[in-house]
Amino acid sequence: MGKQRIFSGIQATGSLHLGNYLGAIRNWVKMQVEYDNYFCVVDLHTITVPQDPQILRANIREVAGFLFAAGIAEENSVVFIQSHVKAHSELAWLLNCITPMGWLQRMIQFKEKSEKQKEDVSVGLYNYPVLQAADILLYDTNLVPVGEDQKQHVELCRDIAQRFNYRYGEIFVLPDVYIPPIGGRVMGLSNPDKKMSKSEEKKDEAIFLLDSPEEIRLKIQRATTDSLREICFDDKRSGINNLLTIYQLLTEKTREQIEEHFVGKSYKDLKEELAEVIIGSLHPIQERYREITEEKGYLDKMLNRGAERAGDYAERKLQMILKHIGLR
Ligand code: ATP
Ligand code: LTN
Repeated sequence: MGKQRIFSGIQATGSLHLGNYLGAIRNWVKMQVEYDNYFCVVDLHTITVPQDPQILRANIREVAGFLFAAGIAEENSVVFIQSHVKAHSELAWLLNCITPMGWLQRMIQFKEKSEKQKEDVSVGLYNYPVLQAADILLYDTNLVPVGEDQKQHVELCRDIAQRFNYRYGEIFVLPDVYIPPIGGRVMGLSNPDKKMSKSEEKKDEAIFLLDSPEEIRLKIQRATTDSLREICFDDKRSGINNLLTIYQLLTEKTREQIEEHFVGKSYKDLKEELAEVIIGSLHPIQERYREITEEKGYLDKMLNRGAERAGDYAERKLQMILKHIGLR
């Protein structure tokens, strides 16, 4: 039996943050040996909201560079840019033609994002989950590791695949979603009732993967907590719970060990210790990122190879789909 296949995507909307790392990228790194993997910088998804061309170009490279810096390796994984493989857009159109409008109207992320933009909202943003389904289905994906916010989109992808298979024959593999048991939803620092997000205006909300030690210390020091004293995991105390969860994810200690460690200590102690843990965890990734971006031509070489490998697979799959529909 061959390995099961993983596909996941990440947008180039801005600098990556600790939520992206703990909810997604770190798991991709851990899981990659066991699976056959495709990791994609989804630049076509990124332009569903307005982007400055120069900044976008830089962000795409930054995100791709981070995937390699975090430990995604060519031996196990194909890393590529979505718009470099034309089959994604083409399959998205084919899937558009069998996806009921009503299914898209239920998507929570669209409702949230379109509320911010009002009537300026693009057809692309509405259509976003169909392109995501195309990404996943082109590679006969078995498993999609993502943060919790993406669960509904992967379920929609399954529904689209099922509908297509019913109409045209068994063409698509039905993918499962994988959400990490802890870290699937890292919360914001100043507003711990909302997920940590890179599109959020307030910069203090997120720890970015390139933040300096000073920035990390300051952001953690300012993070919202509460007026209680006891340091323990408690869903109802979202601020302190979030800080402890980040600590747990990075130290890989149990909740009991952590609570015991902080008995008799203050929030200030927790924050100081947490900041150092984050700084220590990000340091090797930041170093590797600098090496990658300083080596001229390295990233382009890796991404060209990725696009070629992904393109070969996707193009074959697309030809087969076109035949089943009656377009070839
Ligand atoms: P953002 O909301 O931060 O602008 P996004 O969720 O729209 O970003 P991506 O950057 O493409 O989009 O997300 C990449 C991966 O990171 C996805 O799997 C997503 O589920 C995950 N992710 C994003 N934010 C968090 C978070 N706060 N906690 C855990 N996982 C997250
Ligand atoms: N919608 C996702 C990004 C994304 C994705 C995918 C994730 C695009 N295509 C395919 C998994 C599989 C997001 O906003 N994080």
